[in-house]
Amino acid sequence: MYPLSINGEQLKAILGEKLAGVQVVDMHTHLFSADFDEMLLWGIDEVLTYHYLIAEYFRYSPLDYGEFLQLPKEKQADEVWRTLFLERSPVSEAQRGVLTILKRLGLDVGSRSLEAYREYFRGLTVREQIDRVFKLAGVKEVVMTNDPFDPQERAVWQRGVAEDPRFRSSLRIDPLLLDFPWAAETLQAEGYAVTPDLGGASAAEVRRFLRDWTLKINAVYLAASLPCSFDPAQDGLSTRVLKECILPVCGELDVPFALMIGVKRQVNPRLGLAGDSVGKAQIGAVERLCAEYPDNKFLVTMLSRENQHELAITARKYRNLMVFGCWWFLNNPSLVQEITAMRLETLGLSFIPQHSDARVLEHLIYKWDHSRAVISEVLWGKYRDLLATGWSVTEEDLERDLQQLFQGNFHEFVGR
Ligand code: HDL
Ligand code: ZN
Repeated sequence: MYPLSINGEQLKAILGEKLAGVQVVDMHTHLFSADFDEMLLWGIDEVLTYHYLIAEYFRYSPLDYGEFLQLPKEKQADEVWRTLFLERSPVSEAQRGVLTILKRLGLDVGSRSLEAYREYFRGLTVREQIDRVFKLAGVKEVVMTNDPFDPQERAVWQRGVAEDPRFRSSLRIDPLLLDFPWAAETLQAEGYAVTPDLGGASAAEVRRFLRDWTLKINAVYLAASLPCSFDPAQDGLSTRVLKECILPVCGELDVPFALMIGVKRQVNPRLGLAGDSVGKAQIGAVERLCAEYPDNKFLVTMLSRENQHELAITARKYRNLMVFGCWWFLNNPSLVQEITAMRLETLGLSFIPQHSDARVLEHLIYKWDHSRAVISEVLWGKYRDLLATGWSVTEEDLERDLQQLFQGNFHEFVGR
């Protein structure tokens, strides 16, 4: 154990090394373990047809949306590669991400040969690639987004899922809050006596559904992605489901409810998954839930840059609120830098700095490479400020703090 020099140069190198090496818990992804077969997306054609890149592709392409989306995946990837990489420099974060993946997999990025990249993937099994990607990305475990309203997903759980400690589950329940009448039909079909108006014993039956699934999949939290208009102060079915069903079960099972707030779904439906946008949400909704349900735990991330400061300040008021990630449209270096600095300044080390939201297995490589680099830079500044006061910082201090940020805060908050 030795105190690091005041000039901070030692600190920068050691911090960079430790941050590059810390194993992370990625607490929100759309990945699946190998048992989910084709639900786990992987390989270069899936990387190139990520909806972030589709949105950017249509900035340049005059092609009809439907015509493009009906093309075979490989043809879509050809189009994206030509338009976003060969015909112009790939400077966007999602474009750069593709190149980071290729580079870290040891491929010749300079060749610009999509065929050569495809050849590399042809020789792999999914289980080999899972092992390789988790190692390259330094990811200890990911949390899946498990949707009990998806028949394909239900079928996998009915068949049985082999335990893979690298893949933990979360129960994603958007339809219960956003379209209860539709959700009620699914629950009825699954044997829960639920009416579309949440009448009679419906609330108890919804609670039974939530309890059954949380225990069946061993969910570490329940989650929903919510519109910028989300406000539990408003009366209505959504608020009743939240207060009579979701929060009681979360409290009973001691699992957090993860609120991901600020989406404007399908502002351009013809873009499919790429058709969602962002809106400033009401921080009052978060305040009221944390205040009215002090025994419930809330994981919260918000999509609008304009919500970030007030979200951090709200977390200062409620210890049952854990802020996480630079989500979706915020997961760009300039915003990760700004948000992480602000969070360190207002929350110290009591937040979860990042999740990947990976949809394709190889995303873990670029999303964590890029985030580690930015977070390392921001942390260096903060530790350098400490050194400047005469406070000494040891290697053990750095290891302890990084473990807290990238694993401990999540594990302690979910209690597992
Ligand atoms: O609702 C969510 O979980 C979002 O992350 C959406 O899946 C979004 O399409 C996405 O992939 N963002 O990164
Ligand atoms: Zn997501």
